[in-house]
Amino acid sequence: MKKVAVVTLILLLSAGLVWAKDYEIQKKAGDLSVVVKMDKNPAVMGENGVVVAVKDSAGKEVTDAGVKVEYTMPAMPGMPPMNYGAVLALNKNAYQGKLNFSMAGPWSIVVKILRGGKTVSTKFSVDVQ
Ligand SMILES: [Cu+2]
Repeated sequence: MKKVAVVTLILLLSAGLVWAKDYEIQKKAGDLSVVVKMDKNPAVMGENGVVVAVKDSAGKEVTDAGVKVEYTMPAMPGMPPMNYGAVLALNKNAYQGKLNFSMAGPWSIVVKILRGGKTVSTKFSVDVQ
């Protein structure tokens, strides 16, 4: 193989490994950028570790915010709506906590960031296996 081909292959392989390791999603909340990582991919019933990294518009890590994750599943036949919340704790410049999904299926997740008396939020959904 030519060297270029080998390098390309290695890049593809390592990108694949990173993808498979953690669930990761990048979002905007107001003028903050938010990266959410979950330690299970796909997310599973029971405990899933979550880490939220927040940066301001200048790209500086935000460590003076309050971060909460709300996760909900709308009502289904035979099941009332389910709403949970987790307050994350700052650890090494990111906010960490655990989400505990009580059933498989689609969950809506809202990340709320309180800073300087103002709350911004962003939402996404995960399919719990
Ligand atoms: Cu349900």
